[in-house]
Amino acid sequence: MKLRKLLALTASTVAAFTMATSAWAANYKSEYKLSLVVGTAFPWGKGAEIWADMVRERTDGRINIKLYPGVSLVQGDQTREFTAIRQGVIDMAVGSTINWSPQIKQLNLFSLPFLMPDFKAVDALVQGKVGEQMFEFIEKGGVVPLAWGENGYRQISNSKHTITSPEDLKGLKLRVVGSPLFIDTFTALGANPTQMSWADAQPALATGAVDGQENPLSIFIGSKLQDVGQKYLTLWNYMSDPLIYVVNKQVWESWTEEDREIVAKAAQDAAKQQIQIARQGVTEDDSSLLDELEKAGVSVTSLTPEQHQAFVDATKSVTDKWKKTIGEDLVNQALKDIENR
Ligand code: X2X
Repeated sequence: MKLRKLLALTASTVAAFTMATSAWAANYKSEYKLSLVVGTAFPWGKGAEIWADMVRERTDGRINIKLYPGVSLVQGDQTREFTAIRQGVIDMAVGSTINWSPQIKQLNLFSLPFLMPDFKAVDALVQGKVGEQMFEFIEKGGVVPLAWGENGYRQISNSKHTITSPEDLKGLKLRVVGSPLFIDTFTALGANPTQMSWADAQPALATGAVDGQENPLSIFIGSKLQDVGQKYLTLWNYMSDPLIYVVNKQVWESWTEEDREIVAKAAQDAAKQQIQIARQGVTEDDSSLLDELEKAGVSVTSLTPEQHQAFVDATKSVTDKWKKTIGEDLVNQALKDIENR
């Protein structure tokens, strides 16, 4: 009697286990497509690779992530990435707030010129109340956000001359990305901004169709912009774009609770490492990227406090205009958190 009971129990356990196994096998894809703009030669791509490797290892290969750099799943059109994640064309992504701001208007907050003066300010926003609210907006937008990474402080470069004042931007043809906010910022500065994808930007710089661009130093160096005539670089820290680690909602819901936890924890661990990598070589203590640029023949300019202030003053109207679109409460919360950082 006892033995029969035991056998029955064993049989049902085996049946339950088989069902659970086939449940994940049936719902799980053999490969999950992760979108990103630049590959593993950049801190951004490294952060995605770390995430993918951690997930593969920690799920014993149940979740297998493949990287698609160059936003190739949306033919390089990075401002369509968010919609493609929501629609399931993309399963996962490590994406920039700039590229998703056309769909999630609140993300324009991070692009407000001269809002975040230092890394502490960036951290106060993404790791605080503002970051939490942003995740709610993204979730409402139909995508599951898991962690904050970082592309970095965006510096301005061009092929014509040194920039130390808004006057130096007059008439410069500059490639900008993403939201109309960028057009407003660079128009306010007297430049001639034109919006295009990163894929189109590089040939445009090479042919001289545009004179300049703005990007973090890691992107500048990784893409060898000095070789496409970008000889003059000004460090002005006018904004820093965070990255966000996300998963498509249906994909997320198809995973077991255990696997969701693994993916979320891995995103947080990978993002933490990614931010560290992104901040290497661009600080006063470790200026190795700047040294590398100077060695490559790039003229690197830092601004005096007065010169810096002239840029701040010239772009103040942009913040005033965009406050409403972003949400006054959100902007005020950000200002408060930066002040108390
Ligand atoms: O397109 C850019 O400038 C880049 C690579 O920085 C982003 O995707 C936001």
